[in-house]
Formats: sequence, structure tokens, C-alpha cells
Amino acid sequence: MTVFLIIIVLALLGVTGWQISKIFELSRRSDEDTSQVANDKDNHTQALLMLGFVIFFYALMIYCFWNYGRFYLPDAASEHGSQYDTLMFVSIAIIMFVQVITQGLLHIFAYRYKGEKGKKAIFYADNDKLEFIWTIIPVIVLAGLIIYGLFTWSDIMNLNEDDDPMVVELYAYQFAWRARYAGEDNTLGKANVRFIEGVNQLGVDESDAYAMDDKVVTELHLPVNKPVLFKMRSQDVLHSAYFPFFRAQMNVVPGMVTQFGFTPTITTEEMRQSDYMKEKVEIVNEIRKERSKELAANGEAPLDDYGFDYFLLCNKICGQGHFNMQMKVIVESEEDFKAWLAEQPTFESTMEKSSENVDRPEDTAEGGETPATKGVDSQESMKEDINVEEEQE
Ligand SMILES: [Cu+2]
Repeated sequence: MTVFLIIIVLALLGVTGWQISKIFELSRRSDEDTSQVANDKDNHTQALLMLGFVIFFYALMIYCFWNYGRFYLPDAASEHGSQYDTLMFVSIAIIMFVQVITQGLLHIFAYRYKGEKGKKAIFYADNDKLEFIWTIIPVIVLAGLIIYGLFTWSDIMNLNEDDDPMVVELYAYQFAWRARYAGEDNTLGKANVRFIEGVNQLGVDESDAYAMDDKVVTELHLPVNKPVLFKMRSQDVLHSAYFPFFRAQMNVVPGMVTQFGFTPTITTEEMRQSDYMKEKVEIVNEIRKERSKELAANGEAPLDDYGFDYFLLCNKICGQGHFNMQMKVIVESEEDFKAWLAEQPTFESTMEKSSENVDRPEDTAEGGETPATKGVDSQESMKEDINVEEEQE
């Protein structure tokens, strides 16, 4: 009913506007120029609008650089990152330079050579020399950029196999990540979604000898200055493994293995101590403090303080829980990494434990929690969270 009334009100308003415009038309002086052909006054208004637009456009551009510049990522935390950033910078610098000049010229010319009574344009058919110049310059610049981009791409993508990179699988599913370390042999065991059962969440092939020493974890640890080769697999839909601080991103496609490698160069602790990050964390905590005050006023629990950590994000909108599909990444010294990895259970021991639990059901209640079963729990609770949200809607 309300909608119907609103529609009627809007229709009546439209009719009123139309009637008013009719009255204005009738009250016009008879000597006013009502021709459809633009006169000097029209041309002058249009010319001023063109000039006004380009000034507004430049002002907006400067404002955006000034205001949003602080959202740039800090120096890359990977070996190839600076190459990537330079390519990005060179491309943007060239585009900005050309853009500023051509936009300016386009609008200034529109203003300067606006139509005027008695003014006639020169008939200028063509000029081979000019056409050659404005064709060849973009061709050279674009070809240069593309070739530069291709070289950078192949430099980044072709991991040097002689460096013997550590192989880690990144496993994506709605809506979380798991990592699988290849173990002592640095070879990942075979896996297939058909083998997914119980604690074997990643579908690792139990009959493959290479799989026995694999380690499935929920947090990605990386030793600093060591090359890592990621092999990516998806359980369900298209995901994208995105490491913004390491300038790395690769699609994770169901049914195939994609790969990407990089060498982290800045540890989590070093990044936390950098001026950039200290300032950022301070700002975030300032906002959180303000928010906590509001929460406290409403009798709710205040927010925890934020501390920086690297993370792996999903950068493909893969469903309802996409926004929270992330995994903590810790870059640390090789000793710390080795100590951490040694504590993680192998696939073999996880499977043995689970089969023992099946044999002796009385143990399951108090049985130790392996990271894999922990994963099941968090996955379940995540699903519950989403269901709760759905109900609220
Ligand atoms: Cu995803």
C-alpha cells in the first residue's frame, strides 16, 4: 500500500514539474533566441564547462594521491617484490605523464577554439609526418612496457630449481586455507578430493610413500631468505592465493595444481618494528579504542589491541565466508622455523592416531587434538557462524 502511495505521489510530482516547465515556456520573451543551433553564448558556456571539468579532474587526482597515498603497501617483503614495484611505478609514471598532458590539451583546445560567429576552421586534410609521429611514439612506449613486463614476469615466475626451494602446498576450500609441508623428502604426496575422509581433510593419498612425512597445518610458517615453491589446490570453487606484502597472487583452480614461488626477505618481527608498521598499528589501535568506548557504553566487551601479522588472503569472491578466508603467515629465522615444524605431526601419525581412536571409541572424548581435527572444529564453527548470520537476516 505504501509503495502504491509513493508511486502516485511521485507521478503527481512529475506532472507538476511538467506543468511548471510549460508555464516558464509561455512566459518567455518573444525576442529570445529559441533556435536549436548553438549561438555564441551556448558555445561560451560549453567552453567554460570543459575548462571547469579538467580543473576539477586534476584537483580530484591530486586529492586522491594526497589522501589515499597512505594506503600504499610498504616495501615488499620478498626478493622479487622490488622488481614488481618498479614495473608498477614505471607504468604508472608514464601513464600519468601522458594522461596529464593529453587531458589538459584536449580541454584547453576545446576552450580556446570554441565556436564563434564569423570564425571559420581551416580545412586541413592530413599530414603524414604528424600521423607518423603520433603513431610511432605510442607504439614504441607500449611495446617497451609490454616487453619490460614480460621480462619481469618471467624473472619472477621462473623459480631457479637449483636453489632447491622448499615445497609447500596451499589448499583452499570454502572458507579457509590449509598448508601442507612436503616433509624431509621435499616431495608432496599425491592427493585427490576423493580421498577426503575424517581427519584426512586434504584428501592425501594414504598409499603414497611420499605422503607419510607430509605435515598439514593451519598456520603458514616460512624461514626468511629461503625460496619457497607453493603448489596450490582447491577443493571446491575458484579461489586466489593473495600475499599482498610479498607481492604475490595466483588463482587456485579446482581440478588442477597452480604454482608460484618467492623468497621472503623480512621477518614478521622486523616488519612489526618498521616505522611504517608501527604508525599503521598505532592508527588502527586508536580507531579500536574509540570503537571500544562506544561498545563499553552499550555494555559490550571492548575490542582487543591489534598487532601486525602477515596473512594469506583469498582474492576471488568465492562465497558467503570469502571476506574472512585468510591464514596467518609467520616469517621467522630458520632455527625458529625448524623448531616449529618439528613439533607438527606428520600425516602418518595423524592417520594412525585417528584409526586408534576409531578402534577405541572411549579415547575419542579426551583424545589429544591434532591440528587436523582442530581444523575440522574451526571449519564447523565457521559454518555455524554463517548459519547464525543467515538466521539473523
Ligand atoms: Cu576463496
